Amino acid sequence: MLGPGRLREARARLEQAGQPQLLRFWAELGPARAAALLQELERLGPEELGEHCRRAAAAGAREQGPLERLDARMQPVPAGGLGSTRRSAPAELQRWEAEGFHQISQNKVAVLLLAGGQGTRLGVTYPKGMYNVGLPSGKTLYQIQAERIRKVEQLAGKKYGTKCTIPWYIMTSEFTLGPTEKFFIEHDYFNLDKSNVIMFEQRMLPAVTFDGKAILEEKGKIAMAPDGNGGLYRAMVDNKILDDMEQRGIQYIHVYCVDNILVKMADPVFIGFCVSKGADCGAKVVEKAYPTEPVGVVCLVDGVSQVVEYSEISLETAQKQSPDGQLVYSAGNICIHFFTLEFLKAVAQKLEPQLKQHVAIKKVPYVDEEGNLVKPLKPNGIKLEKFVFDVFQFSKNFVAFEVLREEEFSPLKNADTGDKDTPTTARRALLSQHYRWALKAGARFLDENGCRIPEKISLSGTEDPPAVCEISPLVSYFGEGLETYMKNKDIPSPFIFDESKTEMPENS
Ligand code: UD2
Repeated sequence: MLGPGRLREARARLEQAGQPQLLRFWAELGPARAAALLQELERLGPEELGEHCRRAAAAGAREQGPLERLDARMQPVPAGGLGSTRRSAPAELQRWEAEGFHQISQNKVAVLLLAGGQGTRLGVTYPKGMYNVGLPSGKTLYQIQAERIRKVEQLAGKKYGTKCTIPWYIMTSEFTLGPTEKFFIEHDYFNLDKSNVIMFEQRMLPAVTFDGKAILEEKGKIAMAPDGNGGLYRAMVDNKILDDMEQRGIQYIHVYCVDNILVKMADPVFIGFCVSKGADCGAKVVEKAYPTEPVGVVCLVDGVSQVVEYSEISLETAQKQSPDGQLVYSAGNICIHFFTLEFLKAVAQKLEPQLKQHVAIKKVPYVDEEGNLVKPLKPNGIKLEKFVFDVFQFSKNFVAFEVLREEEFSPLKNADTGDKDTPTTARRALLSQHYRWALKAGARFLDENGCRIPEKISLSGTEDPPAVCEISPLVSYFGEGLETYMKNKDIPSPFIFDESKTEMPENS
Protein backbone atom coordinates (compact mmCIF):
# COMPACT_ATOMS: atom_id res chain seq x y z
CA MET A 1 0.00 0.00 0.00
CA LEU A 2 1.13 3.51 -0.82
CA GLY A 3 0.19 5.22 2.42
CA PRO A 4 1.24 8.86 3.06
CA GLY A 5 3.41 7.64 5.96
CA ARG A 6 5.56 5.57 3.66
CA LEU A 7 6.07 8.45 1.28
CA ARG A 8 6.79 10.88 4.11
CA GLU A 9 9.41 8.57 5.50
CA ALA A 10 11.07 8.00 2.12
CA ARG A 11 11.12 11.74 1.48
CA ALA A 12 12.72 12.50 4.83
CA ARG A 13 15.34 9.80 4.44
CA LEU A 14 16.20 10.91 0.89
CA GLU A 15 16.47 14.51 2.07
CA GLN A 16 18.85 13.37 4.78
CA ALA A 17 20.87 11.35 2.25
CA GLY A 18 21.18 14.34 -0.11
CA GLN A 19 19.01 12.74 -2.84
CA PRO A 20 15.63 14.56 -2.71
CA GLN A 21 15.68 15.06 -6.51
CA LEU A 22 14.54 11.47 -6.95
CA LEU A 23 11.02 12.41 -5.86
CA ARG A 24 10.87 15.61 -7.91
CA PHE A 25 8.18 14.26 -10.26
CA TRP A 26 6.30 12.22 -7.70
CA ALA A 27 3.02 14.13 -8.20
CA GLU A 28 3.02 13.26 -11.92
CA LEU A 29 3.71 9.56 -11.65
CA GLY A 30 0.36 7.86 -11.21
CA PRO A 31 -0.11 4.93 -8.82
CA ALA A 32 1.79 2.17 -10.64
CA ARG A 33 4.94 4.14 -11.42
CA ALA A 34 4.90 5.78 -8.00
CA ALA A 35 4.68 2.40 -6.30
CA ALA A 36 7.53 1.02 -8.42
CA LEU A 37 9.76 4.00 -7.60
CA LEU A 38 9.06 3.78 -3.90
CA GLN A 39 9.76 0.08 -3.91
CA GLU A 40 13.06 0.64 -5.74
CA LEU A 41 14.06 3.33 -3.23
CA GLU A 42 13.25 1.07 -0.29
CA ARG A 43 15.19 -1.79 -1.88
CA LEU A 44 18.25 0.39 -2.39
CA GLY A 45 17.87 2.04 1.03
CA PRO A 46 18.16 5.87 0.97
CA GLU A 47 21.17 5.84 3.33
CA GLU A 48 23.06 3.25 1.27
CA LEU A 49 22.11 5.11 -1.88
CA GLY A 50 23.49 8.35 -0.42
CA GLU A 51 26.71 6.61 0.54
CA HIS A 52 27.03 5.06 -2.94
CA CYS A 53 26.55 8.49 -4.54
CA ARG A 54 29.20 10.09 -2.31
CA ARG A 55 31.65 7.28 -3.10
CA ALA A 56 30.96 7.47 -6.83
CA ALA A 57 31.46 11.25 -6.94
CA ALA A 58 34.72 10.99 -5.01
CA ALA A 59 35.95 8.18 -7.25
CA GLY A 60 34.91 10.18 -10.32
CA ALA A 61 36.88 13.21 -9.10
CA ARG A 62 39.95 11.03 -8.53
CA GLU A 63 39.53 9.59 -12.02
CA GLN A 64 39.61 13.06 -13.56
CA GLY A 65 42.89 13.76 -11.80
CA PRO A 66 46.30 12.48 -12.92
CA LEU A 67 46.52 8.74 -13.74
CA GLU A 68 47.94 6.75 -10.86
CA ARG A 69 51.33 5.66 -12.12
CA LEU A 70 52.00 2.00 -11.53
CA ASP A 71 55.14 1.92 -13.71
CA ALA A 72 57.62 1.62 -10.91
CA ARG A 73 55.61 -1.10 -9.20
CA MET A 74 54.87 -3.29 -12.24
CA GLN A 75 56.73 -6.42 -13.30
CA PRO A 76 55.93 -8.97 -16.01
CA VAL A 77 54.52 -12.41 -15.06
CA PRO A 78 57.47 -14.62 -14.00
CA ALA A 79 58.25 -17.37 -16.53
CA GLY A 80 57.75 -20.09 -13.87
CA GLY A 81 54.02 -19.43 -13.57
CA LEU A 82 53.45 -19.36 -17.32
CA GLY A 83 52.39 -22.23 -19.59
CA SER A 84 52.15 -21.80 -23.32
CA THR A 85 50.66 -23.67 -26.27
CA ARG A 86 53.54 -22.25 -28.30
CA ARG A 87 56.46 -22.80 -25.97
CA SER A 88 55.59 -25.74 -23.70
CA ALA A 89 56.72 -29.20 -24.83
CA PRO A 90 54.11 -31.24 -26.79
CA ALA A 91 54.31 -34.07 -24.23
CA GLU A 92 53.52 -31.62 -21.47
CA LEU A 93 50.57 -30.19 -23.38
CA GLN A 94 49.25 -33.72 -23.89
CA ARG A 95 49.59 -34.45 -20.17
CA TRP A 96 47.62 -31.32 -19.30
CA GLU A 97 44.95 -32.20 -21.85
CA ALA A 98 44.59 -35.70 -20.40
CA GLU A 99 44.35 -34.25 -16.88
CA GLY A 100 41.68 -31.78 -18.01
CA PHE A 101 39.63 -34.49 -19.72
CA HIS A 102 39.94 -36.62 -16.62
CA GLN A 103 38.53 -33.86 -14.40
CA ILE A 104 35.70 -33.28 -16.87
CA SER A 105 34.93 -36.99 -16.98
CA GLN A 106 34.60 -36.95 -13.19
CA ASN A 107 31.99 -34.17 -13.44
CA LYS A 108 34.22 -31.77 -11.52
CA VAL A 109 34.28 -28.98 -14.10
CA ALA A 110 31.72 -26.22 -14.76
CA VAL A 111 31.73 -23.32 -17.19
CA LEU A 112 30.55 -19.89 -16.17
CA LEU A 113 29.60 -17.24 -18.67
CA LEU A 114 29.73 -13.53 -17.90
CA ALA A 115 26.81 -12.18 -19.89
CA GLY A 116 25.46 -9.24 -17.94
CA GLY A 117 27.08 -6.53 -20.07
CA GLN A 118 25.01 -4.17 -22.16
CA GLY A 119 26.99 -4.56 -25.38
CA THR A 120 26.68 -0.83 -26.06
CA ARG A 121 29.63 -0.76 -28.47
CA LEU A 122 28.07 -3.42 -30.70
CA GLY A 123 24.90 -1.34 -30.80
CA VAL A 124 22.30 -4.12 -30.57
CA THR A 125 19.37 -4.07 -28.19
CA TYR A 126 19.53 -7.79 -27.40
CA PRO A 127 22.20 -9.81 -25.52
CA LYS A 128 25.44 -10.31 -27.44
CA GLY A 129 25.28 -14.08 -27.18
CA MET A 130 22.23 -14.00 -29.47
CA TYR A 131 24.28 -12.36 -32.20
CA ASN A 132 24.75 -14.08 -35.55
CA VAL A 133 28.01 -12.94 -37.14
CA GLY A 134 26.95 -14.20 -40.56
CA LEU A 135 28.40 -17.70 -40.62
CA PRO A 136 27.09 -19.97 -43.40
CA SER A 137 25.19 -21.96 -40.76
CA GLY A 138 23.68 -18.80 -39.25
CA LYS A 139 24.65 -20.02 -35.75
CA THR A 140 24.67 -17.54 -32.90
CA LEU A 141 27.43 -17.23 -30.30
CA TYR A 142 25.21 -19.05 -27.78
CA GLN A 143 24.63 -21.96 -30.13
CA ILE A 144 28.35 -22.31 -30.85
CA GLN A 145 29.12 -22.29 -27.12
CA ALA A 146 26.40 -24.84 -26.34
CA GLU A 147 27.63 -27.21 -29.04
CA ARG A 148 31.21 -26.95 -27.79
CA ILE A 149 30.01 -27.96 -24.34
CA ARG A 150 28.22 -30.98 -25.77
CA LYS A 151 31.27 -31.99 -27.80
CA VAL A 152 33.78 -31.70 -24.98
CA GLU A 153 31.43 -33.70 -22.73
CA GLN A 154 31.34 -36.41 -25.41
CA LEU A 155 35.11 -36.43 -25.85
CA ALA A 156 35.75 -36.74 -22.12
CA GLY A 157 33.05 -39.39 -21.78
CA LYS A 158 34.51 -41.42 -24.60
CA LYS A 159 38.05 -41.21 -23.23
CA TYR A 160 37.13 -42.29 -19.73
CA GLY A 161 33.99 -44.32 -20.32
CA THR A 162 31.78 -42.10 -18.19
CA LYS A 163 28.68 -40.05 -18.83
CA CYS A 164 29.67 -36.52 -18.12
CA THR A 165 28.01 -33.21 -17.60
CA ILE A 166 29.50 -29.76 -17.62
CA PRO A 167 26.99 -27.42 -15.98
CA TRP A 168 26.73 -24.06 -17.70
CA TYR A 169 26.25 -21.13 -15.31
CA ILE A 170 25.21 -17.91 -17.03
CA MET A 171 25.44 -14.60 -15.19
CA THR A 172 22.99 -12.13 -16.65
CA SER A 173 21.72 -8.72 -15.57
CA GLU A 174 18.38 -6.95 -15.53
CA PHE A 175 19.05 -6.12 -19.19
CA THR A 176 19.91 -9.61 -20.38
CA LEU A 177 18.12 -12.18 -18.19
CA GLY A 178 14.66 -12.07 -19.81
CA PRO A 179 15.76 -12.19 -23.46
CA THR A 180 18.46 -14.79 -22.74
CA GLU A 181 15.99 -17.11 -21.01
CA LYS A 182 13.49 -16.68 -23.82
CA PHE A 183 16.14 -17.39 -26.43
CA PHE A 184 17.24 -20.59 -24.73
CA ILE A 185 13.66 -21.79 -24.38
CA GLU A 186 12.95 -21.02 -28.04
CA HIS A 187 16.01 -23.08 -29.03
CA ASP A 188 15.25 -25.90 -26.64
CA TYR A 189 18.47 -25.17 -24.74
CA PHE A 190 20.40 -26.24 -27.84
CA ASN A 191 19.82 -29.85 -26.83
CA LEU A 192 21.48 -29.44 -23.47
CA ASP A 193 19.63 -30.67 -20.41
CA LYS A 194 17.77 -27.61 -19.10
CA SER A 195 18.64 -28.50 -15.51
CA ASN A 196 22.32 -28.05 -16.33
CA VAL A 197 21.92 -24.51 -17.65
CA ILE A 198 21.70 -22.22 -14.64
CA MET A 199 20.98 -18.55 -15.23
CA PHE A 200 21.30 -15.98 -12.48
CA GLU A 201 21.28 -12.23 -12.20
CA GLN A 202 23.92 -9.77 -11.04
CA ARG A 203 23.10 -6.61 -9.12
CA MET A 204 22.60 -3.16 -10.54
CA LEU A 205 23.95 0.14 -9.20
CA PRO A 206 22.64 3.68 -9.69
CA ALA A 207 24.48 5.98 -12.10
CA VAL A 208 25.57 9.20 -10.41
CA THR A 209 26.31 12.78 -11.59
CA PHE A 210 29.73 14.34 -10.98
CA ASP A 211 28.26 16.23 -8.03
CA GLY A 212 26.98 13.08 -6.41
CA LYS A 213 23.30 12.88 -7.35
CA ALA A 214 21.57 9.71 -8.49
CA ILE A 215 20.16 10.21 -11.98
CA LEU A 216 16.54 9.81 -13.06
CA GLU A 217 16.35 8.27 -16.52
CA GLU A 218 12.58 8.65 -16.47
CA LYS A 219 10.42 10.69 -14.12
CA GLY A 220 9.86 7.63 -11.99
CA LYS A 221 12.94 5.52 -12.76
CA ILE A 222 16.49 5.71 -11.46
CA ALA A 223 19.24 5.11 -14.06
CA MET A 224 20.88 1.82 -13.11
CA ALA A 225 23.77 -0.17 -14.59
CA PRO A 226 25.15 -3.64 -13.88
CA ASP A 227 27.86 -3.64 -11.19
CA GLY A 228 30.61 -4.89 -13.54
CA ASN A 229 31.69 -8.44 -14.33
CA GLY A 230 33.26 -8.54 -10.86
CA GLY A 231 29.67 -8.41 -9.62
CA LEU A 232 29.98 -12.16 -10.15
CA TYR A 233 31.12 -12.79 -6.62
CA ARG A 234 28.19 -11.10 -4.92
CA ALA A 235 25.78 -12.54 -7.46
CA MET A 236 27.02 -16.06 -6.68
CA VAL A 237 26.18 -15.56 -3.03
CA ASP A 238 22.85 -13.82 -3.73
CA ASN A 239 21.76 -16.71 -5.94
CA LYS A 240 23.29 -19.60 -3.97
CA ILE A 241 25.40 -20.58 -6.96
CA LEU A 242 28.31 -21.77 -4.81
CA ASP A 243 25.95 -24.13 -2.96
CA ASP A 244 24.66 -25.45 -6.26
CA MET A 245 28.23 -26.12 -7.42
CA GLU A 246 29.05 -27.84 -4.18
CA GLN A 247 26.00 -30.09 -4.44
CA ARG A 248 27.00 -31.10 -7.95
CA GLY A 249 30.54 -31.90 -6.86
CA ILE A 250 32.10 -29.15 -8.99
CA GLN A 251 35.69 -28.28 -8.08
CA TYR A 252 36.95 -26.27 -11.04
CA ILE A 253 35.27 -23.37 -12.81
CA HIS A 254 36.15 -22.09 -16.26
CA VAL A 255 34.93 -18.49 -16.53
CA TYR A 256 34.69 -16.69 -19.87
CA CYS A 257 33.25 -13.65 -21.58
CA VAL A 258 30.40 -13.91 -24.05
CA ASP A 259 31.86 -12.34 -27.15
CA ASN A 260 34.90 -14.44 -28.04
CA ILE A 261 33.82 -16.59 -30.99
CA LEU A 262 36.85 -18.86 -30.60
CA VAL A 263 36.39 -19.62 -26.89
CA LYS A 264 37.20 -23.22 -26.03
CA MET A 265 34.54 -24.15 -23.55
CA ALA A 266 35.95 -25.98 -20.51
CA ASP A 267 39.27 -26.17 -22.36
CA PRO A 268 40.86 -29.44 -21.14
CA VAL A 269 44.42 -28.18 -21.73
CA PHE A 270 43.95 -25.01 -19.71
CA ILE A 271 42.08 -26.80 -16.93
CA GLY A 272 44.66 -29.60 -16.87
CA PHE A 273 47.48 -27.06 -16.74
CA CYS A 274 45.92 -25.19 -13.82
CA VAL A 275 45.09 -28.39 -11.92
CA SER A 276 48.56 -29.88 -12.51
CA LYS A 277 50.17 -26.71 -11.18
CA GLY A 278 47.97 -26.78 -8.08
CA ALA A 279 46.66 -23.33 -9.00
CA ASP A 280 43.66 -21.80 -7.25
CA CYS A 281 43.33 -19.14 -9.91
CA GLY A 282 44.51 -18.79 -13.50
CA ALA A 283 44.15 -16.66 -16.60
CA LYS A 284 44.53 -17.30 -20.30
CA VAL A 285 46.53 -14.67 -22.11
CA VAL A 286 47.55 -13.86 -25.67
CA GLU A 287 50.51 -11.85 -26.78
CA LYS A 288 49.27 -8.28 -27.20
CA ALA A 289 48.97 -7.30 -30.87
CA TYR A 290 50.00 -3.67 -30.34
CA PRO A 291 50.68 -1.52 -27.26
CA THR A 292 47.29 0.16 -27.06
CA GLU A 293 45.18 -2.93 -27.79
CA PRO A 294 42.12 -2.76 -25.46
CA VAL A 295 42.91 -5.78 -23.34
CA GLY A 296 44.16 -5.72 -19.76
CA VAL A 297 47.73 -6.80 -19.02
CA VAL A 298 48.40 -9.71 -16.66
CA CYS A 299 51.42 -8.76 -14.56
CA LEU A 300 52.67 -8.30 -11.01
CA VAL A 301 52.14 -5.09 -9.08
CA ASP A 302 54.24 -4.94 -5.91
CA GLY A 303 54.85 -8.64 -6.44
CA VAL A 304 51.14 -9.52 -6.48
CA SER A 305 49.38 -10.98 -9.56
CA GLN A 306 47.03 -8.52 -11.12
CA VAL A 307 45.49 -7.32 -14.36
CA VAL A 308 46.13 -3.71 -15.15
CA GLU A 309 43.16 -2.77 -17.33
CA TYR A 310 43.71 -1.09 -20.69
CA SER A 311 41.96 2.03 -19.50
CA GLU A 312 44.26 2.25 -16.50
CA ILE A 313 47.73 1.79 -17.99
CA SER A 314 49.86 4.71 -19.11
CA LEU A 315 50.90 4.81 -22.75
CA GLU A 316 54.55 4.88 -21.75
CA THR A 317 54.25 1.61 -19.83
CA ALA A 318 52.12 0.00 -22.53
CA GLN A 319 54.82 0.78 -25.10
CA LYS A 320 57.79 -0.34 -23.01
CA GLN A 321 60.00 -2.84 -24.87
CA SER A 322 62.63 -5.30 -23.75
CA PRO A 323 66.05 -5.20 -25.50
CA ASP A 324 64.85 -7.82 -28.05
CA GLY A 325 62.05 -5.49 -29.18
CA GLN A 326 59.20 -7.43 -27.50
CA LEU A 327 56.60 -5.61 -25.42
CA VAL A 328 57.50 -5.99 -21.75
CA TYR A 329 53.82 -6.12 -20.80
CA SER A 330 52.60 -8.40 -23.55
CA ALA A 331 50.42 -10.85 -21.59
CA GLY A 332 47.02 -9.68 -22.82
CA ASN A 333 44.06 -10.71 -20.70
CA ILE A 334 41.29 -12.32 -22.77
CA CYS A 335 38.74 -12.71 -20.00
CA ILE A 336 39.10 -16.48 -19.67
CA HIS A 337 39.78 -17.50 -16.11
CA PHE A 338 40.14 -20.59 -13.97
CA PHE A 339 39.07 -20.79 -10.34
CA THR A 340 38.79 -23.56 -7.82
CA LEU A 341 35.52 -23.67 -5.92
CA GLU A 342 37.46 -23.20 -2.67
CA PHE A 343 38.98 -20.01 -3.99
CA LEU A 344 35.60 -18.67 -5.15
CA LYS A 345 34.12 -19.44 -1.76
CA ALA A 346 36.85 -17.53 0.04
CA VAL A 347 36.43 -14.56 -2.28
CA ALA A 348 32.64 -14.48 -2.26
CA GLN A 349 32.23 -15.05 1.46
CA LYS A 350 35.13 -12.99 2.83
CA LEU A 351 37.27 -10.98 0.46
CA GLU A 352 34.80 -9.43 -1.98
CA PRO A 353 34.37 -6.13 -0.07
CA GLN A 354 38.07 -5.46 -0.63
CA LEU A 355 37.70 -5.44 -4.41
CA LYS A 356 38.46 -2.12 -6.02
CA GLN A 357 35.63 -0.10 -7.51
CA HIS A 358 36.50 1.08 -10.98
CA VAL A 359 35.03 4.19 -12.48
CA ALA A 360 33.39 4.39 -15.87
CA ILE A 361 32.43 7.87 -17.06
CA LYS A 362 29.48 7.57 -19.45
CA LYS A 363 26.77 9.49 -21.23
CA VAL A 364 23.67 8.71 -19.21
CA PRO A 365 20.28 9.88 -20.59
CA TYR A 366 18.34 11.80 -17.94
CA VAL A 367 15.24 13.92 -17.31
CA ASP A 368 16.09 17.54 -16.59
CA GLU A 369 14.45 19.72 -13.95
CA GLU A 370 11.60 20.59 -16.32
CA GLY A 371 10.98 16.91 -16.97
CA ASN A 372 12.43 16.76 -20.51
CA LEU A 373 14.39 13.69 -21.56
CA VAL A 374 17.97 14.69 -22.44
CA LYS A 375 20.48 12.57 -24.34
CA PRO A 376 23.75 14.16 -23.30
CA LEU A 377 26.44 14.78 -25.89
CA LYS A 378 29.18 14.78 -23.25
CA PRO A 379 29.69 12.24 -20.47
CA ASN A 380 27.64 13.27 -17.45
CA GLY A 381 27.52 10.22 -15.24
CA ILE A 382 29.67 7.90 -13.18
CA LYS A 383 29.14 4.17 -13.04
CA LEU A 384 31.02 2.10 -10.52
CA GLU A 385 32.07 -1.40 -11.54
CA LYS A 386 34.03 -4.27 -10.09
CA PHE A 387 36.21 -6.37 -12.39
CA VAL A 388 36.23 -10.16 -12.42
CA PHE A 389 40.03 -10.40 -12.45
CA ASP A 390 40.61 -8.18 -9.41
CA VAL A 391 40.52 -11.31 -7.27
CA PHE A 392 43.90 -12.47 -8.63
CA GLN A 393 45.52 -10.57 -5.77
CA PHE A 394 44.03 -13.08 -3.31
CA SER A 395 45.44 -16.12 -5.10
CA LYS A 396 47.97 -18.27 -3.27
CA ASN A 397 49.09 -19.86 -6.50
CA PHE A 398 48.27 -17.90 -9.63
CA VAL A 399 49.20 -19.18 -13.08
CA ALA A 400 48.88 -17.79 -16.59
CA PHE A 401 48.56 -19.76 -19.78
CA GLU A 402 49.50 -18.24 -23.10
CA VAL A 403 47.54 -19.31 -26.16
CA LEU A 404 47.64 -18.45 -29.84
CA ARG A 405 45.40 -15.58 -30.74
CA GLU A 406 44.36 -17.08 -34.09
CA GLU A 407 43.21 -20.24 -32.32
CA GLU A 408 41.52 -18.80 -29.24
CA PHE A 409 40.71 -15.11 -29.30
CA SER A 410 38.53 -13.07 -31.59
CA PRO A 411 36.11 -10.90 -29.61
CA LEU A 412 33.00 -9.26 -31.00
CA LYS A 413 32.96 -5.76 -29.55
CA ASN A 414 32.02 -3.32 -32.32
CA ALA A 415 29.57 -3.05 -35.18
CA ASP A 416 30.89 -3.53 -38.70
CA THR A 417 31.45 0.22 -38.96
CA GLY A 418 34.33 -0.21 -36.49
CA ASP A 419 37.81 -1.16 -37.68
CA LYS A 420 38.40 -4.11 -35.37
CA ASP A 421 36.66 -6.78 -33.29
CA THR A 422 33.60 -6.68 -35.55
CA PRO A 423 31.18 -9.34 -36.86
CA THR A 424 33.39 -9.56 -39.97
CA THR A 425 36.62 -10.14 -38.04
CA ALA A 426 34.93 -12.72 -35.78
CA ARG A 427 33.44 -14.63 -38.74
CA ARG A 428 36.77 -14.50 -40.56
CA ALA A 429 38.66 -15.76 -37.51
CA LEU A 430 36.38 -18.79 -37.16
CA LEU A 431 36.31 -19.64 -40.88
CA SER A 432 40.10 -19.23 -41.14
CA GLN A 433 40.54 -21.62 -38.23
CA HIS A 434 38.23 -24.18 -39.82
CA TYR A 435 39.99 -23.79 -43.17
CA ARG A 436 43.35 -24.49 -41.44
CA TRP A 437 41.88 -27.53 -39.70
CA ALA A 438 40.49 -28.88 -42.98
CA LEU A 439 43.80 -28.43 -44.81
CA LYS A 440 45.64 -30.10 -41.95
CA ALA A 441 43.22 -33.02 -42.19
CA GLY A 442 44.10 -33.34 -45.89
CA ALA A 443 41.08 -31.71 -47.56
CA ARG A 444 41.18 -30.04 -51.00
CA PHE A 445 38.70 -27.37 -52.01
CA LEU A 446 36.88 -26.84 -55.30
CA ASP A 447 35.15 -23.69 -56.54
CA GLU A 448 31.65 -23.59 -58.05
CA ASN A 449 33.10 -24.69 -61.44
CA GLY A 450 34.74 -27.72 -59.89
CA CYS A 451 38.25 -26.19 -60.20
CA ARG A 452 40.76 -26.65 -57.42
CA ILE A 453 41.17 -23.60 -55.17
CA PRO A 454 44.87 -22.98 -54.50
CA GLU A 455 45.75 -23.40 -50.85
CA LYS A 456 46.89 -20.58 -48.69
CA ILE A 457 48.57 -21.76 -45.53
CA SER A 458 49.24 -18.51 -43.77
CA LEU A 459 46.43 -16.03 -43.66
CA SER A 460 47.06 -12.43 -42.64
CA GLY A 461 44.06 -12.03 -40.34
CA THR A 462 42.72 -9.25 -42.54
CA GLU A 463 41.82 -11.53 -45.44
CA ASP A 464 39.14 -14.19 -45.86
CA PRO A 465 40.26 -17.79 -46.34
CA PRO A 466 40.22 -18.82 -50.04
CA ALA A 467 37.60 -21.51 -49.36
CA VAL A 468 34.66 -21.44 -46.97
CA CYS A 469 34.28 -24.49 -44.75
CA GLU A 470 32.39 -24.18 -41.47
CA ILE A 471 32.86 -27.15 -39.17
CA SER A 472 30.20 -27.72 -36.56
CA PRO A 473 31.52 -27.96 -32.98
CA LEU A 474 29.50 -31.18 -32.82
CA VAL A 475 31.88 -32.64 -35.42
CA SER A 476 35.15 -31.31 -34.01
CA TYR A 477 36.10 -29.38 -30.87
CA PHE A 478 39.69 -28.38 -31.64
CA GLY A 479 40.28 -29.81 -35.08
CA GLU A 480 40.43 -33.44 -33.93
CA GLY A 481 38.94 -36.36 -35.82
CA LEU A 482 38.61 -34.66 -39.20
CA GLU A 483 41.03 -36.82 -41.21
CA THR A 484 38.61 -39.72 -41.39
CA TYR A 485 36.21 -37.56 -43.34
CA MET A 486 38.45 -35.09 -45.09
CA LYS A 487 41.74 -36.72 -46.06
CA ASN A 488 42.24 -36.48 -49.84
CA LYS A 489 38.63 -35.46 -50.35
CA ASP A 490 37.51 -32.77 -52.80
CA ILE A 491 35.19 -30.45 -50.98
CA PRO A 492 33.00 -27.86 -52.68
CA SER A 493 33.29 -24.36 -51.27
CA PRO A 494 31.23 -23.11 -49.48
CA PHE A 495 30.70 -26.14 -47.28
CA ILE A 496 29.02 -26.65 -43.91
CA PHE A 497 30.37 -29.71 -42.19
CA ASP A 498 27.78 -30.74 -39.62
CA GLU A 499 26.91 -34.10 -38.11
CA SER A 500 24.64 -35.01 -41.03
CA LYS A 501 27.62 -34.95 -43.39
CA THR A 502 30.03 -37.33 -41.80
CA GLU A 503 29.94 -39.01 -45.23
CA MET A 504 32.08 -36.75 -47.41
CA PRO A 505 31.90 -36.32 -51.20
CA GLU A 506 33.90 -38.89 -53.19
CA ASN A 507 37.00 -37.75 -55.06
CA SER A 508 36.26 -36.27 -58.41
C1 UD2 B 1 37.22 -7.38 -21.06
C2 UD2 B 1 38.36 -7.46 -20.04
C3 UD2 B 1 39.64 -7.01 -20.73
C4 UD2 B 1 39.92 -7.92 -21.90
C5 UD2 B 1 38.73 -7.93 -22.85
C6 UD2 B 1 38.92 -8.97 -23.93
C7 UD2 B 1 37.32 -7.10 -17.87
C8 UD2 B 1 36.95 -6.11 -16.82
N1 UD2 B 1 37.99 -6.58 -18.92
O1 UD2 B 1 37.15 -6.01 -21.45
O2 UD2 B 1 40.74 -7.06 -19.82
O3 UD2 B 1 40.16 -9.20 -21.43
O4 UD2 B 1 37.48 -8.24 -22.16
O5 UD2 B 1 37.80 -9.15 -24.70
O6 UD2 B 1 37.07 -8.29 -17.73
N2 UD2 B 1 29.92 -8.28 -18.14
C9 UD2 B 1 29.03 -8.69 -17.18
N3 UD2 B 1 28.54 -7.76 -16.32
C10 UD2 B 1 28.91 -6.46 -16.35
C11 UD2 B 1 29.83 -6.04 -17.33
C12 UD2 B 1 30.33 -6.97 -18.21
O7 UD2 B 1 28.69 -9.87 -17.12
O8 UD2 B 1 28.43 -5.69 -15.52
C13 UD2 B 1 30.46 -9.28 -19.07
C14 UD2 B 1 30.14 -8.95 -20.51
O9 UD2 B 1 28.85 -9.42 -20.85
C15 UD2 B 1 31.27 -9.67 -21.23
C16 UD2 B 1 32.44 -9.60 -20.23
O10 UD2 B 1 31.87 -9.31 -18.97
O11 UD2 B 1 30.95 -11.02 -21.47
C17 UD2 B 1 33.47 -8.56 -20.61
O12 UD2 B 1 32.83 -7.31 -20.59
P1 UD2 B 1 33.18 -6.16 -21.63
O13 UD2 B 1 32.98 -6.64 -23.01
O14 UD2 B 1 32.51 -4.92 -21.21
O15 UD2 B 1 34.72 -6.03 -21.32
P2 UD2 B 1 35.86 -5.32 -22.13
O16 UD2 B 1 35.83 -5.65 -23.55
O17 UD2 B 1 35.91 -3.89 -21.75
